[in-house]
Amino acid sequence: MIRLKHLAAGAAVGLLALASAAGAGTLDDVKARGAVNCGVTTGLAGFAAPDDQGVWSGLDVDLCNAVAAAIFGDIGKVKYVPTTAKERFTALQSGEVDFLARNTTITFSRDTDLGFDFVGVNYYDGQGFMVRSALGVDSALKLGGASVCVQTGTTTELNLADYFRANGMELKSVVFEKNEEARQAYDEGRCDAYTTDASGLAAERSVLKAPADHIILPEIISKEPLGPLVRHGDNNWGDVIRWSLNAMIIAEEFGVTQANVDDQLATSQNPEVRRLLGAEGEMGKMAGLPNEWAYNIIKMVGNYGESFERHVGLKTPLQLARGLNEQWSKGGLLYAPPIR
Ligand SMILES: N[C@@H](CCC(=O)N[C@@H](CS)C(=O)NCC(=O)O)C(=O)O
Repeated sequence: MIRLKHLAAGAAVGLLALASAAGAGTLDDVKARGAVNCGVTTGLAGFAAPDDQGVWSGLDVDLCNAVAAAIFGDIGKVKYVPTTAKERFTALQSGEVDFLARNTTITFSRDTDLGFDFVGVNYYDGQGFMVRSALGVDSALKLGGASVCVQTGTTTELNLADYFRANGMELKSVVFEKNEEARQAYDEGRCDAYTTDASGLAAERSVLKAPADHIILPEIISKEPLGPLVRHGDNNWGDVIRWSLNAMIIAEEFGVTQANVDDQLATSQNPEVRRLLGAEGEMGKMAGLPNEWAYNIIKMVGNYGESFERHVGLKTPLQLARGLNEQWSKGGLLYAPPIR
């Protein structure tokens, strides 16, 4: 395989376009390599972070693992590639990673100009602010003149400028390339406020020196639908990622869990569950996957709700409620198309 990652991003994109025109698909590359290269953050509690042993886990990591389960039936076959907000798009364009599972907001320009395909949403979010309680501020609209720590290469940085301008407030943004630096600077009192996606605020607050000394302000200033993305031009590969996520969402909808999946496979009379788990039909083949692709995802990773509760839910340090990330049938936005 041509090593693309050392080439300039623009040239690499051109070569990739040629490669896919010639028929080489990412799924074949991944199968031949024996592992999927999954672009994650450099570390964000609950979403993607390594433990003391270097073992990665989180809601985004589960998506990497789900794809490996679907293709290989083995969640060990993932290489997690840490990327900062700024680096992530070059990593995907150059072929260094096969997809990004990394709190990336779907936007028009990323979809069109940068040449990516967003294949789903694994966390519906919006941008917020965190301050020290001692600052005595209870609304983002009272942040005029405040210094705000923010990470570059993000929608966060752009929304921040928009919000302050729209509300006629003076902004002193303090910009960092790494989220760890931004968080530390805020923790050391170098900024009055810290801003990112609300899920990121919960994640970062959980690792501050004294989490209880900080509050998250009530305003949510943007829509941040976060989800996995692939390069333009390889629809089959996009399908694999899209349906790996959908399988987790559908499994939750139908009550298929890591614990009961074998039982469901053996006894479920629900036609959609039977198709999902490969008891009926040959759905996997249509996507170039084994027939037990979704069974393996549920068995090895769990359904969406299980993944959510395990990593970011109310019983974790992040304490995030399901909110918009609840199933459509329970008032949320998760609505996966049928397996048929
Ligand atoms: N959703 C926003 C922000 C995503 C983002 O990168 N947020 C930061 C702050 S929470 C982050 O995850 N950084 C982790 C890193 O750079 O490793 C975007 O897509 O631009």
